[in-house]
Amino acid sequence: MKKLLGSIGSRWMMIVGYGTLLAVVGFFAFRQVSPGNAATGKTRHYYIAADMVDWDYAPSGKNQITGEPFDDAANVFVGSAPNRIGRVYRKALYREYTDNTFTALKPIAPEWQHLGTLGPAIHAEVGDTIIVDFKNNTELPVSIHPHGVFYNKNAEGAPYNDGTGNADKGDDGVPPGTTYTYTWQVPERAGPGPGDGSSVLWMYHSHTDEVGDSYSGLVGPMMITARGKAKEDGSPADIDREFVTMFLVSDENQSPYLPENIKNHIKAPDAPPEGDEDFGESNLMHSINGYVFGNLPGLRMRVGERVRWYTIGMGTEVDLHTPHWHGQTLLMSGGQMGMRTDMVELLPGSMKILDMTPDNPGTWLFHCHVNDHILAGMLATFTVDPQSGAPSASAGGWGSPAAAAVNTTSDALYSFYCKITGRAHAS
Ligand SMILES: [Cu+2]
Repeated sequence: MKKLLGSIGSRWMMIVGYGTLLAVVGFFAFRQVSPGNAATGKTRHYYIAADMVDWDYAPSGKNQITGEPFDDAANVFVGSAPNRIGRVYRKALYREYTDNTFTALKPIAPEWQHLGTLGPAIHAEVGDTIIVDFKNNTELPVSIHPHGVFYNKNAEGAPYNDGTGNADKGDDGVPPGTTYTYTWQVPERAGPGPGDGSSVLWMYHSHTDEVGDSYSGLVGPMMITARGKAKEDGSPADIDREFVTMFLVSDENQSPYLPENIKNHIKAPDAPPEGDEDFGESNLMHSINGYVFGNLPGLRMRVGERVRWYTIGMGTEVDLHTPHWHGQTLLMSGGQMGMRTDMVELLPGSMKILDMTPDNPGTWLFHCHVNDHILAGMLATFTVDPQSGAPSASAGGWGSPAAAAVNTTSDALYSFYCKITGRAHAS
């Protein structure tokens, strides 16, 4: 009897024991994981939609580097012809709204006009939580996949065979016309490392059809500032101006909207033969933030400002880019630990940060240093105004208040352009 009771007792203990173990395992298996040191700061809410936009890669209608109309070389990419799409393509772009009704676009501040096709700048400080209410206004399922920040499986924004169930799949590809809320935490490991400045860059992009979605335009920047070093809006307190530039040969042949673009711009008798190489070439837009041939607006600053440049490379094998700034030098991320330079190497998916304190006023070339990309229009300008007072009279840059005065510098720019491209100076 005693033996039997003992046996029942030990079995009962085993059941209780296994039960407890299962409960503990279950708790760890099914709870949402969160990093230990996050969620102590602010919650930053963004309302971002993927919208269909007819995007003009050269809205000024001319080559702003030469100050001249597009020549034959430029017209390979931007020219209109019966069997060419031209310079306006239907794209899917991330755009910021004022609230979760997604009825009013949030106005883009002048200092962020330069983002072009890039989505809104998401800012946060280490310790914060980022919530993105996302609406898909496009015709295909898309997502937001963030780099760097801490996300659970229900906020990764990428479909693949990861063993997760339906509860963790809603983020993978948000169906057209629906919304999804992504929550990301910002632990120490999402912020600056020992060799970084006060903030780091991560990108976010759609990862439902990773290749097609990035060519359709669904990419944006996210800047994370070190704990205690952020302004109210999450941007770094020790920086006066931030610029984000993405260098990408935007292959519109691989955009899911290619058929639509052909249908909208090319009438049946003029349809290019399938596999037409010249047609394929005409759709390779060698762009910086979706602009070619100097059409990128808004890169404007003053002498002595603390300027941080965040650079992104995307694309494929042809996308080895070497952004080069004229007239100034920069320090690679890391301040005193950084390297002094005036150019940086970018490969697809890479993000690099450089700090500049401009000391040389004027309008300056900012271009990819790869020869083929120079010829294809991967060029922009930035303008440095004097430390105080009125903007420099010679300061140009398409879209700037002083754009009318750009011709005082465009001759010099054109001469230089002819020199670097080996072209005859058509004066
Ligand atoms: Cu390049």
